[in-house]
Amino acid sequence: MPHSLRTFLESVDNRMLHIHDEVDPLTQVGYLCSESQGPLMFHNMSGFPDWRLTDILIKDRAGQAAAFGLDKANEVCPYLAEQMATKRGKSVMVEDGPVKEVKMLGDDIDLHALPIPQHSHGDGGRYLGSGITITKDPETGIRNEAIIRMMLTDDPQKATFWMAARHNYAHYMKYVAMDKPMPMAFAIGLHPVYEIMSNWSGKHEDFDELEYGAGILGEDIEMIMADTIDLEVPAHAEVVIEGLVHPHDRAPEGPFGEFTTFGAGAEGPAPVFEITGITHRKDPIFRHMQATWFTDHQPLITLPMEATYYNRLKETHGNTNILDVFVPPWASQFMMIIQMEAKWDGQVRDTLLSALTGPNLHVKIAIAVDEDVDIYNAEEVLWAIACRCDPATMTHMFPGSRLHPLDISIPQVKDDYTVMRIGGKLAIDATKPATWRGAERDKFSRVKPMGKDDETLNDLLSQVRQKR
Ligand SMILES: [Mn+2]
Repeated sequence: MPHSLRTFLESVDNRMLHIHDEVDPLTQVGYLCSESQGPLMFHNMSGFPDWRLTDILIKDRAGQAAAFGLDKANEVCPYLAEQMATKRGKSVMVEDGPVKEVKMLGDDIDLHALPIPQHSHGDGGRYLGSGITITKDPETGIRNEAIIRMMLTDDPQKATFWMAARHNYAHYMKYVAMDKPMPMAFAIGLHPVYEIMSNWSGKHEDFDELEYGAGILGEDIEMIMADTIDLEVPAHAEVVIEGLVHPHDRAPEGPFGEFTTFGAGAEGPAPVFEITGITHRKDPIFRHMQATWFTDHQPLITLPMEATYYNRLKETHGNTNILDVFVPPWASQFMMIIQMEAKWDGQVRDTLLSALTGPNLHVKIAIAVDEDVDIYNAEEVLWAIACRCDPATMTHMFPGSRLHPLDISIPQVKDDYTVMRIGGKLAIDATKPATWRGAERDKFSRVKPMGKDDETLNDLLSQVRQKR
């Protein structure tokens, strides 16, 4: 059976919280999702009796490990890095698929009929934050996928959206130059590996992000022609929204509470999406991605980042011992923590430089720590910064760098279609002296409390560790 949102939900049903109380997706679902520590399914939504809604599927390392079928949190990044380095999938066209079970076409098209929530107070409207956006390069025919935000408007057949200046933006610029509308689709509700890989930012000349995800899942992804535009869409999605982006239409978009936990950042006149068709499954499940602090929103983007950088940083000086890479969801994607073991002086600094100049614009602060620091624990990382770092010689600031457009702490350079920001990047070396400096390195070993290796204490340890 092809991997789908439904096969994934079955696999995590033992952790799922099923909510049968009536909730309003327009006014209540946002906070419930943002507070949830694990997978949620809403079965009873006022105004949307035919729909269910799910979110918070891969918020933390434990959930991500489950998604990839792994046992330990620290296996996630190295595993995905290995998969991404070695696997390439492909897509196959099919004639029929569950996403075509129900169709809204012509005058029946009503985007408002989908249970698309308002995420936060102050948002410009209801926002689709979970749609995998599909476009195609008009010259090469290679598709691109990304997850971008789309704002509902008063017109149920028109929406506005914002895209960073990346691959789909490059497609749009080609259509603008040809003065033609760009076909675009949003696919909602796929297996999370497809969602994760849709956020990958690397170069791809002869495959697309969905095909990359298919390789990691060990399958071919089944695609089907859209009903109203010349574009292929995933046959096993829960919902597909089809439409056209006209070259010169502009309408207000934003504000939208983003992964930064700010509403400001990219709002302004934005391109308009004219919806030409909506298809979905019977008994549809709406996959929401609540876009506030420490939800699925951050790891969906940081997982392929972490794996990409894990592979990239290993290449520093030909071969560097990188143990793990973590972009903490609680730091909103702009901070990268690298766990490594340096052999030589200068290796940590060059690894940090590599982290600050990688394919993603997000990384503003890069921190390197040693093998004995738990990089998923902010208290441990801050201890290492406080006690293993001389700020005079072990921190480095690089001004004049390109940064993420949603980082409002950085000055903005605006063009007609999108936002750019230029500011500083910071490297923090919080590691011990390199391994070849044995005696100096040993001085920075952490002391062990008496009894640390005594296994007869295990039962008492679990008691004293309990929060009281
Ligand atoms: Mn791409």
